[in-house]
Order: sequence, then C-alpha cells, then structure tokens
Amino acid sequence: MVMSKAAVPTSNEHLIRWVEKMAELCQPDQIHWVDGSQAEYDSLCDKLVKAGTFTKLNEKLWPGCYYARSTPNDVARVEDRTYICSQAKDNAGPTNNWIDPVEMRHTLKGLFKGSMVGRTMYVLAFSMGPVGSPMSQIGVQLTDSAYVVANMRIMARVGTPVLKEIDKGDVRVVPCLHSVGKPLAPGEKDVAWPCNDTKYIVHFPESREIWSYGSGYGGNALLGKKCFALRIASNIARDEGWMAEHMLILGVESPQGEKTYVAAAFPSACGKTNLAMLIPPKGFDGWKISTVGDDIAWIKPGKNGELRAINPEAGFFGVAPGTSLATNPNAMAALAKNTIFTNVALTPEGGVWWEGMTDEPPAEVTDWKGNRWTPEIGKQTGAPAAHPNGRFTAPAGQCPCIDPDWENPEGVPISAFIFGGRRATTMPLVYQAFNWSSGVYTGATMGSETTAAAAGAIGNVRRDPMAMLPFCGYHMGDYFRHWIKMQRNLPFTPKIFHVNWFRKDENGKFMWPGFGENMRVVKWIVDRVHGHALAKETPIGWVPVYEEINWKGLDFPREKFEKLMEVDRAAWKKEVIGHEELFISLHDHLPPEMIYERELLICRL
Ligand code: O2Y
Ligand code: MN
Repeated sequence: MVMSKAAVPTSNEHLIRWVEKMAELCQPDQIHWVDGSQAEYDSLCDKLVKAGTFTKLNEKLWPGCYYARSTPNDVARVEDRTYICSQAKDNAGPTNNWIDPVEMRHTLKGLFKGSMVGRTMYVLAFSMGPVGSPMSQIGVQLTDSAYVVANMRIMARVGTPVLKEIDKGDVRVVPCLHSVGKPLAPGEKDVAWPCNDTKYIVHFPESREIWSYGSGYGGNALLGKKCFALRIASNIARDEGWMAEHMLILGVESPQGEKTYVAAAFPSACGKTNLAMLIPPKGFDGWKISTVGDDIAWIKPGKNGELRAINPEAGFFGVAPGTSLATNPNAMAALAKNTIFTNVALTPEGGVWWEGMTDEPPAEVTDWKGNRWTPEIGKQTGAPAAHPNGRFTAPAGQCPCIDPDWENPEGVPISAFIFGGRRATTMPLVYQAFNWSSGVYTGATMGSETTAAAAGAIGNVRRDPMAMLPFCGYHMGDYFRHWIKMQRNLPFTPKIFHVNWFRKDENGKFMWPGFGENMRVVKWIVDRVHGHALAKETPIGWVPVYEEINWKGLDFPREKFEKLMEVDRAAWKKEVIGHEELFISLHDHLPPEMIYERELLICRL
C-alpha cells in the first residue's frame, strides 16, 4: 500500500518506509495515523461501541467511562508465549523463552501476512515518559486494534506531539508491530473481541523491535508497557548505564516539608498500587505520600551523582478486584471518570462492579463473560463476577495524590530502594541491607510463596529477582552484574531495604495490619536514609528497634513486634539453600559479589 504524502503527518522517511513495508505485509484496508486528540479518542470509542467492544457507562455515574469484555482465551499476559529472540541464546538466559531470531522472523512474517485484511492499521507514535524529556524513549506501534489505541492513549503520551519529536531527527524509535490476528473476509462481521488462539509476544533486543500477534489484552498488546518499558528498555538501559525497573515510585513528605522519594519492587499480588497511593494512618499528622508511578521506573544517574527516576507511563493499568474506598480511595478517585474497564462486571444501572469493591455485592450484574450473575449464582458456581485479572485503565493525572513532579522531565531523586515479597514465614517486617552489594543480593533472592492459584506446592518460594523475572529482556545473571556495576560511577547510592507485610503467626493469621499502617515502616526507612533512626545489627541486615517506629495511633505491643521481626537462624539457613537453586541456573553469568554475599550470609548465620 503506497500512502499519499499529504495524508502522512511525518517527514521521517525511515518511519514512512517502515509503515509502508508493514502495511504491504499485513494488508490492512486503511491506514490511520493517530493524532492523539480528544476528538479522535471520542470517535474511536464511538466506533468501538458500534462494534460491540465497548459499552458506554452511565454518564452520570461514570463520566467518560467505557466497559469491555475480552474472550476467555485472552485475559492476561502469556509468559509461555513471550520470547526474547537475541542473536545468542545465552544472552536471553535460562529464565526467558528463546527461539533463533531468523527462525522467529520467518514464523512471524507468515503469521502477519494478511493479518490486517478488512481492518484499519493504526500508526500510533508514543513517548514513554514526558514528551521531550531526556529520560524518555519513543516507539511507534502499528496495531489493528482500536481498543489498544484507546488504552494506549491513557497509558502513554501519543500522537502529534510525539511525531513532532520524531521529526526533529536523531531520536531512536522502537518499532512495535501488533495484530490481533483476525483478518476479516469481505462482508464478514467482526466479533466484539477479535484475537487468535496462536499468540506470540516477541522481542528482538539487538534491533530493539517488538512483534506481538494474537492477543488484544494488557501487557501482550499495550506494547509501551511491559514489552518496551521493561524488556526492551532493560536492554537499552544496560547498554547505556541506566536502569529499567519494575518499581513503583512514591514521595514521602514530612511535616517539616522534607521530601524523600523511594522506589519499590514487588512481585504481583503484593499490593504495589496500594503502597504507591498509601494514605498515612492516625498518628501521622502532617505527613504526605504522593505517587509518581505504580509499576515501572526508569532510573538514571543525575548531574550531581544522584539517581533520578521517571515513571515512563501516563496511566494506571490496575487490577480492579480488591480495589475499594477502604483499600485504596486514591485509586477509586483516579478511576471515577475517563476510564476503560476490562473484564469486570456490569451493573443494570450502567456502572461497574468487582469483588471487594463494596461489602455487599449488587443483587444482580452481568459478569465478565456476559452472563447473568447474582451472589447466589456466585455461591453455587464459585465463579466470580469480575475476572481476577479484571483491569481499569485510568489517567494517572486523575489520582488525587499524584506527585507535583510526576511529569518532571528530569525525574525525581531516589533515596531508597525497597524490595518485598509475600512471605508467611522467615522474612521480618523490614530490614536494611548492609551495603549496595548485600542489597543487590537481597533483591536478587527475593520471592513470594506460592498460593493455591499458582502451580507448584503451596508454601514453596518462587524466586522473582527484583520482581523482574518475567520482564528482564536479557540474562538474569548479567542483570545482577548491571545492578552491581551501577554503583561504580555513583558518589552515593540509595539505601536498600526489604519488607514483608505478609508474615503469619502460628494460627495462620497475618501479624501486620498492612495498608496505611505500612507508613510506619516507610517512615523508618526514610529516617534511616537521613540518618535519623537507630537500628540493630542482625545476620541479614539492620532492623529497627521498637522505639524507632512511630506507634502513635496503633496498639502494637513490643512482644508482638519482636515476633514479627524475628530472624530465625534455622529458617534462614533453609532460605539460603533456596537462593542456591536460583543461582545454580545462572552460575556462568553470576557476578562474584552474589557468591561472596551468600557465603558471608552463611557465615553470619
Ligand atoms: O495481565 C496483564 O496483561 C497485565 S499485567 C500487569 C499490569 C499492570 C501492572 N503490572 C502487571 C504485571 O504483571 O506486573
Ligand atoms: Mn507490573
């Protein structure tokens, strides 16, 4: 397909030629260059309503909001279909799926050939990070999904301002090709959620390319998020001396106006969005928490030797079930308007509902599969009304606690890194690593206990180094090496901490109340950063003494705290054996610091 020059809103010949070449391969009926305007968004949403993909929600209850349901075979990221196709298998490492890039390109070309017949190919230029920021990166996603374009407009900066940036020249553009893999024959009626049983989410790290086929959902299809901002960006970051991390960023302001930013990595299902939007509890008058980001941080050395971070995203793609006015009022305010809901339940009033949103479920809803659902039906069948991975796509700027500097092109200075997991045993509420290399070891060995929902025996620890296992676009051993190396050129590095909100007592009850009360731990961390809090040395790191935690407004006796903080040497000896299992698989790429840190830990135990 040759495009008329008049219809092309860029002068970048390289981009134009690539779009033409991909159009020749995918054979769309039309090409639409996305300008990112409100009028264009409204017209795309109208088109999606007509196609049956979107339902417009009741404007009085949910202004500017839309509702979508996927098919049951397209509800989450597909890790087993996600590939890192580096030239050498060794560069992808044992934790990534790998196929030879030549073979993979051959497969993909076969799949993409004619994949957009009967559809529109949208050309979506997007910036991860504020447009024009020296910390931002640009991509162009070609997609045949209007749903994806609508979501990407919330999650990234898109359209004309980004094309203008590309036209300045001398910027890298990451090409991202996406098709739902459902071409339409002449006269064939489209389905509400087109997708394909065959799915491929493919990254070519050397050429910085992404090809995604067969899924319209979340991380598989909104290519700026996990594919670009983590898997491709982690490669760029390693080569350029910065870090692309699966981390939230939050600001902590003391009553005296001292502002401290921390970045935190947790595996999924550990309440990352809740921590990013934490509301300080009773006893913290004058303290403020603000959100820079809830999922991804790009972190680079600043001019003065500090590490500075941006949130490359512009929206939240949050898990809806469990989100409520009680658990996260800031998220509820963020999603109250101009939001796209996917795979939650639809109420008869034209609103949305999900498990955990209210104490009492509505009398009747239409569930995420489109079936009538009542609490009674739910009880009988065990089926939830909303899919557990049901999502809201909400503009970050709508969050009441959004940080005033969340779009600062220079980022915010990071004073501490926090790692955490869901651990019923062994891990105390909080500890501080002795130094950078023991902190990297802490992040490298973190993990969560498996639950009934995951494969494997309950109670086994699934290691998820820095919460990056599914997102690191190269060898995990080299990734640890990169973390170690980052310190070499920095005059001062952030302090590193580990937290565990999920320790249980002998009766299986959570020992720590969590949610807003986590502020007590966050404050200790901030105090440590500024040298204001005392700590006690243990074999695993520095831990708070009881008196150094602000207990105002919470009855938490010293004995309970001692139990919550216990470092059980026998349990830790077992824990270290678990670290070895991960390290064995990475052994030939593991930096020596990881081996020595493990030896030191064993000696201290
Ligand atoms: O299932 C998906 O495609 C979404 S996964 C996701 C979404 C937002 C933030 N984090 C994640 C994740 O898996 O870490
Ligand atoms: Mn995530």
